Amino acid sequence: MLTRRGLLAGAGALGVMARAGRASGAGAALPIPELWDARDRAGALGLVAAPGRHRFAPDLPAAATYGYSASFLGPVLRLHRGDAVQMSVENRLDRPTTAHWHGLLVPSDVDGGPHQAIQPGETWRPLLAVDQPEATAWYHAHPHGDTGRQVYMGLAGMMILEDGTGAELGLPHAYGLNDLPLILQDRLFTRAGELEFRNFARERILGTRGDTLMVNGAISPAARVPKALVRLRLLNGANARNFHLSFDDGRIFHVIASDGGYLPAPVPMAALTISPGERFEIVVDFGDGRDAVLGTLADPVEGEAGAGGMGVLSGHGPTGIPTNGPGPMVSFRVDPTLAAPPAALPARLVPIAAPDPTRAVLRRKVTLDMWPGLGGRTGTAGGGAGLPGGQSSRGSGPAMGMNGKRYDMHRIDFDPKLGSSEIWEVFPVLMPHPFHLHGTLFRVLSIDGAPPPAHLAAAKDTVLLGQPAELLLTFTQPATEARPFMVHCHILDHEDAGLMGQYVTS
Ligand SMILES: [Cu+2]
Repeated sequence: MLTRRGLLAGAGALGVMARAGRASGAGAALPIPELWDARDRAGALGLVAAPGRHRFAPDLPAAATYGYSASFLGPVLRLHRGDAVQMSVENRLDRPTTAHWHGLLVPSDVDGGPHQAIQPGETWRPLLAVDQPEATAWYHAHPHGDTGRQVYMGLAGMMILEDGTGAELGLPHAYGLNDLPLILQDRLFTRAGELEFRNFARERILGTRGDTLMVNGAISPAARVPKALVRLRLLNGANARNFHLSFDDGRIFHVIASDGGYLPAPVPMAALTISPGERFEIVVDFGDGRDAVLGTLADPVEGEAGAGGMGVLSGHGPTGIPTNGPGPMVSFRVDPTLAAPPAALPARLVPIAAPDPTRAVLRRKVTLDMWPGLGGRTGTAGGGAGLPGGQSSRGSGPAMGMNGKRYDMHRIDFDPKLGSSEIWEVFPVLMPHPFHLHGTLFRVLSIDGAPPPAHLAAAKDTVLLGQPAELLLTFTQPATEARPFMVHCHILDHEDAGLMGQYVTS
């Protein structure tokens, strides 16, 4: 649990930043991304990926960024089950990008992976048929070898998939009032106030991590909330770091959903870890009228090598503030004059059948490999000097792969049968990796031989694995050799360094 001392240390870090001529940021209003509901827009949503300039705090100069129809990040897209939504993504960047719908169950030809590059000046127009349970998903750039930098610069946004379940259950549902999107990230800044994308060998091993915590593109913001139940849609949009979340007063909150939708019942927790790519929805009770701060503990990198190995790689940012350090993320100020529609936290949410491992027709072993000392060429399109975000992928770096092989766009690694289920035994090497698959939702059967904790016991598409795990996957979406689905570590710098594979369904 986050201690008050931890939060104070974080607040002190913000003070140091202010003295260094950087941001204090504390107290800026939490930005709420625009909500684009497909039904309010005749079933068509048009995003523009473009460079911009964005202020991460009122006292910081505007920094060069990327965004989707925004200076940083993008609108929250609300899609409804049963609808076909005509998406379009225009690329106004000076290099190829893609837009991947992370968490959507759609065929691979509209998935937006690395095989679907949108060239500068071009517009991609996928039709998304939405047919899956209500959930919080997201979208982000996924171009071959440049994903880490493009997401770091801002190419990400949240998606809300709806089928009416939450409204029926009486859960908080007024967007921006008692239903808040929280996109959690960390960044480094240069002395001039620009985003600094450090991606040297050390970052390629640990992932690109920052000394500055932000939510919805704002440093240490404050949200006004009603004196009532409030639902928070948490998305870890960081390149690499895990957030270990809790409130400064230790209050209990309830996890109601993860990546693929609702849990069978709310799970009371005081501390929650969320890894890159994961989502959790929580309900927090502000009915007591007390303000609270949601913060994170430090995220030291631990692994098989222990403190003497990977541990020595944990470093400090250029300001001397620890990268991966603890700190406040977002404050909640209760405003009794804010009227929210009545909401409840039901004792039961959505029944889920226990996963049935006997359905699996195949067992596969998948290792998530890191060879830190090997070096070699890393991502092929990893940017470089002169690009927004600064230096990246210079020279050699660590090599990574899956089952002993680095990512190859022209090699198919897995070929499950469409409609079948398989058990994948996943073995993380050297450090915890958030394991993610496109085109499927899975159930966690075991982690280190034990059943998963209650909040991980529903449909997921991303799970942090520090120990071997068994996942039950069901492949419902068609994927072709021309446009295979990706399987990868969601530490974006690992993905760019080769920790990714491809599958087709046959
Ligand atoms: Cu990884």
